[in-house]
Amino acid sequence: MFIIGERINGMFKDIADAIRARDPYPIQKWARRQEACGARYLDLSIGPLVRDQEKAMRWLVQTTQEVTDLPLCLDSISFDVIEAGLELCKRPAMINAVPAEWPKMERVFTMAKRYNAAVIGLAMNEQGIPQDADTRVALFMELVSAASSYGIPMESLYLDPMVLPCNVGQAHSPEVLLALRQVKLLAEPAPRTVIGLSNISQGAKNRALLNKTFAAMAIANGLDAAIADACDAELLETIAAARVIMNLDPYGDDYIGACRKKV
Ligand code: THG
Repeated sequence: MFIIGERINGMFKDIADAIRARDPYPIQKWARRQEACGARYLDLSIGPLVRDQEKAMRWLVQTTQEVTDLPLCLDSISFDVIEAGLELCKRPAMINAVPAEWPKMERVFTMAKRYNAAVIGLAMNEQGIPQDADTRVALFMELVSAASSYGIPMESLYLDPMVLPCNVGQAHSPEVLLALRQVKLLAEPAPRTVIGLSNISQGAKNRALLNKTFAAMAIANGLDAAIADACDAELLETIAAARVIMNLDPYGDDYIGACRKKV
């Protein structure tokens, strides 16, 4: 399981301010910091508050790539904004994200082929986010079938069951875990899975406890990647522990490495 660093997101005030002022310092600080903590991708999101989103995304991609070689996960509801960023990515990127809807899937899978990008497919459509696992999985099947028809390999398709805050959508979280588990039965080879981990704790107390507990539960259900706080030390320890318990770290090297970091 790997982490896509969540921190370069206009949802955070320091990042929104930096994007508006075109101040590279906070962006590059968080790019370096998340890489040092072990992030494998960096999520880049402008957030809704900045105008001229395409121009802002171009600046954000260039500013980030000045200090890191990590691949980028371009996060926007606008495919034009994502494409503006993709044109500048030095390494194959991840497109975040596409719902199970036409013609959006056509646009995104065509773009993914052209730029050799991976794609996050969301368990949502015109009707919104389903509550139960089975409807989520039905949407995943549509994404798998559409991606295959555009020649996207399953290792480049990341299915996201859409995590909601557990204090608002209590009934969703167990369904998210059930949906994750079923992804591995959808195709051979199986598509991958991803979640926005910190969504689970938005607006709740002791967010770190909810985040790390949900991470362990999701790993037990086949999670491959999480957009998450890459620098939360206890989260990283919990992930290492969950991976060794799930036999995903058979010699325990990563677990022992995580224990050493602690002392
Ligand atoms: N799936 C996919 N992409 C996603 C999400 C997802 N991208 C965005 C989000 N969800 C994942 N990233 C974050 C980043 C930050 C927070 C949550 C998820 C967060 N932010 C603070 C808050 O809202 O309380 C910001 C406030 C602050 O601290 O300044 O929690 O699910 N594919």
